[in-house]
Amino acid sequence: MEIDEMLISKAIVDRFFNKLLNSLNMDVAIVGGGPAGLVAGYYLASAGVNVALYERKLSLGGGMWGGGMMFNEIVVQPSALSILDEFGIMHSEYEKGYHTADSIEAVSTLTSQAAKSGVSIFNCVSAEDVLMRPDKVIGAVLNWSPVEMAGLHIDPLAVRARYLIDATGHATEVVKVVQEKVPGKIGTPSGHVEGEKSMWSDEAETLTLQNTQEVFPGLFVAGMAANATFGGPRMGAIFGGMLLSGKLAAEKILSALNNDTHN
Ligand code: 48F
Repeated sequence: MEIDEMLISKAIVDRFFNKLLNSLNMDVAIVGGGPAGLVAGYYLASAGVNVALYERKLSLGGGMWGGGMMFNEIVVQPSALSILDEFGIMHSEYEKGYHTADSIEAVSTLTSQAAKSGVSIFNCVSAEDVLMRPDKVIGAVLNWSPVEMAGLHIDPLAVRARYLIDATGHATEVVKVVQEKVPGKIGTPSGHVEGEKSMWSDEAETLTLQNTQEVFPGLFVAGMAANATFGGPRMGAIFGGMLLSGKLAAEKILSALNNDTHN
């Protein structure tokens, strides 16, 4: 049988558009495919929730690939080892309380397991705004990253979601959009993005979990975006907090979805 190029094109277009159409009205939309977003997506999809993840770059994984300063190993503390085990990521103890994993194996496995669990992943897509009604976030406004990079004047498309997660890392892009459009209304002490503080690994890892919460109706923050929103410090190449924050965001949203159903 001769391979027909037209059928290759048709298969790709058909399959992609199905994926896109199934993600126009979701339970959860995640912006950012770093460790926090991937873990949140995995736990949500594993619980049967309809979830899509949008990542600006071609590759998923955010800041995990390069370990610390391109030394491609990461450190994970004991409290997050159960997540590495659940995903099937290899790790070994370096010293008591300090475990390491190969960042390439870690990030590719996180991505693979998130995709296999049922998260619809869209790479090369950037969230540039949110859908708002009038005081609740009800979705994301998306465009192709190459459109953004080329500065082309092309209108975006919107998707609806019952909850949105800002997992955009240090940039905190979704929360910053909300701050710009409805100033002073974010659930931080100042009503604005507090901004990330200088490195303090121990404090940062604890605060990342405390800061993983709904910051505006319909909008949760996870991972480094949670600390940047609430003014927590950065932590460097220790990743337990990112993994635990992704899982906690998923748990909080599952409970919110459950409450919505029963109210
Ligand atoms: O930065 P990133 O890895 O965030 P994270 O999951 O983890 C933080 C750690 O990597 C590290 C750290 C922990 O030790 O401090 O920095 O919180 O992943 C964020 C992803 O979001 C994408 C971005 O390309 C990256 O892959 N992103 C950012 N803004 C947008 C976006 C946007 N507007 N639309 C789509 N993707």
